[in-house]
Amino acid sequence: MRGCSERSVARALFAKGAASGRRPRGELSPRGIPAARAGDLGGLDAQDAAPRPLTPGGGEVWLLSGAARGHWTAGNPAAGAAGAMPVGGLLPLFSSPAGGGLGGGLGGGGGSSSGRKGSGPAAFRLTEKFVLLLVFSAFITLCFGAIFFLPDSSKLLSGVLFHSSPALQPAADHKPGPGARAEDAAEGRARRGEEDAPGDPAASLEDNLARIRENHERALREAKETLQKLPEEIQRDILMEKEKVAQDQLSNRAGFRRLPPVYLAPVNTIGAIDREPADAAIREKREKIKEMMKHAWKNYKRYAWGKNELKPVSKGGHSSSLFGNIQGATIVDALDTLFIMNMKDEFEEAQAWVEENLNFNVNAEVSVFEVNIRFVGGLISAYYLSGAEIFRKKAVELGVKLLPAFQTPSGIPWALLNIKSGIGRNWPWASGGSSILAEFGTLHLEFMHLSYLSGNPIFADKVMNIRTVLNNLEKPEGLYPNYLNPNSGQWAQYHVSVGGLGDSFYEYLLKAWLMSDKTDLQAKKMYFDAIKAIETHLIRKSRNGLTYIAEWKGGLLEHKMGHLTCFAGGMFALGADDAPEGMTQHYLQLGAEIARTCHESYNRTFVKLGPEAFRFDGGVEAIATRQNEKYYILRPEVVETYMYMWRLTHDPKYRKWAWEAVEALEKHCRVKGGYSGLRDVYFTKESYDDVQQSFFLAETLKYLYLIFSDDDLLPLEHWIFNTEAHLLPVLSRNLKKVEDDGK
Ligand code: DMJ
Repeated sequence: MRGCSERSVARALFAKGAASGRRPRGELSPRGIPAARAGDLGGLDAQDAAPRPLTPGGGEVWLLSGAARGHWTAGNPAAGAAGAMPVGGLLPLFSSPAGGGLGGGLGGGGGSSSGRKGSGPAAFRLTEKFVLLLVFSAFITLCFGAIFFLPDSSKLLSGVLFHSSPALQPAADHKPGPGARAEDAAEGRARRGEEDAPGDPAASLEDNLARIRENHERALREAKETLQKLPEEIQRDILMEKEKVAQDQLSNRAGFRRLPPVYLAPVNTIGAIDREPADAAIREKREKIKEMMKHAWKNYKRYAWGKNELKPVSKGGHSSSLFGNIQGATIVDALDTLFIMNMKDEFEEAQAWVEENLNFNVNAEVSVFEVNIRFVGGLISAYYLSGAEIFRKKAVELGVKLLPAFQTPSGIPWALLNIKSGIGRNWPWASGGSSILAEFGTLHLEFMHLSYLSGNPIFADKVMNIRTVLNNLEKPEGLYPNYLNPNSGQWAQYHVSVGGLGDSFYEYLLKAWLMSDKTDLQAKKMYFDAIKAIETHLIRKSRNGLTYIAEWKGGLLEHKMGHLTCFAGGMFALGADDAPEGMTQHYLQLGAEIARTCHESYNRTFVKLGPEAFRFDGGVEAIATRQNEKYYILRPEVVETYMYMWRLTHDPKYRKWAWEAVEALEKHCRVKGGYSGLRDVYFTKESYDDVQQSFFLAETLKYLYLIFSDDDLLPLEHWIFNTEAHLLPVLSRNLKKVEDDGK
């Protein structure tokens, strides 16, 4: 492009002179141009590159070349000492045999640092000098011209002289896009030879010259337009151009063939339309849960609209650093719950906010995991349910922003990413800067959908690589440690947990198998191998018969189970059907036992909501013993397990337990301004943490609502819940099945 060439030539003219290494970096050159770095010298040593005036008066024109040191004619002594090259250095042909080249004359210096003879100012008279100066000006103009013409000239040569193979020519049916200019169309015609007799070299030459002229004029026009713009406008244009390139990459469907074709059900047809349960008592309970959602939403809207979360007691916005300065976590997290609860007006206002305000062009360091499960997951889910294109577009846009997180030697992504600069890092506390299993292992479902939604396999490639790294690694006792070094691709500390740091990795192995329409055999094998090792090494029974999942630290067990770990009851039950021969009943039973233990952890508190972690040692069972483990932050994992157990067994106790949780939430967590977490579930007087977590709307209320709905609302054979309870349809291989189910 001409504009660029112009700039680079100008840069060369000044930069080479400015980077002598003797001038402090950043100091201005005589023309006010900042000194360039030595790396800008285009092959010249820094010491060769000091600027020299060409005019006798130490004038304004600066010119350097890549000519070798020691070939330069002498200018004035100072300049000679500085090693600068006058213009004659460009034209060795014009130099006098004695070395008294033009440069010497033009430089006007009498000294001879090179020791050459006859190079004094007397060699030319003023008029001669003037004439020569003119000649050089013409020469320089020619050089400029050559730079601008070069690319097209080469095309001209290949077209006219070399008769290159038609296969290498631009496609004959190339059509200018909607934004194409008239000259581009002319270029297309010229390429196709529409207006000229085929094989007429004169006409072809004329065409090519016309094209060169057009290109030249266009480049001039563009350069002129650019020069008239404000720096901010130029920056905005660059950003837009970058985004366009990203979009173009995404719409390049060439690689898409590598993903197996799937049939995605038409929007809204598979169990996403709500029906009233037949039983009046159940209907009433379900209505109550919907009312809870309304209370949570209404207060978020009133006091924290557009912020990430609500402070229900102090009635303001709450922003967690997990989202950087991306805003609106509650809105995006709530979308699909609003949809399935048939809260149309609220869904529409949430959609309008997404359209107008959801902005990922922010300078923000975010948690890749949290942004993925809440924002990407929430948007994808809203897209499949509603069919509104904005959700698909935003999900893909955010997915693209997360891609730089994978730029590590192993491809295991960073935990934290600045989505503007693309710079990633890990949590400093995570075992010497390791990546965390539950974080990088909980991208798979959303990224597979992103590939289908964008038509670009890059997202799938990234998460399949994580899978490969994990599959190939040696596992201690068959277990997956929580920490992995993204540089070495090796495990760090041997700490294994099915709760925090490990949990949703196992969940995503199972759900990858289910979401692939049971074709992802690798995921299935890894899941069943992993839970077998977990059962052998981590699962224990308390003295009074409560089954719990402990944590494993280098071979030693810590007899503690987190609230987060309670999701595993539902996971074991959900996978039971596909368990190895004879194990289905066993895993259903294991799910039921974990559900019971977690229910006990709720039942043994004052508020009937469970603590963050509970222990099975020192004579206690399912009770938190440490003050910093006694809080409850509206987490969903226990009711999540009730939901799966209800769906898979229809044992009424799960509805009973779920209703106990509803009553406890109403009694202890509901405040005028929404719902708050509690600092101590054993304490008789509520102490609020003053946060209404976005997952309360995304997960806790959604799972409760489903427990009191019929099974055909979001049937488990068709919908996979991501770890934030967002809905992802099974990637079905069977068109017929999709059509039948859609009826
Ligand atoms: C949610 O964001 C997700 O369920 C995640 O997998 C774990 N933590 C919270 C809820 O407790």
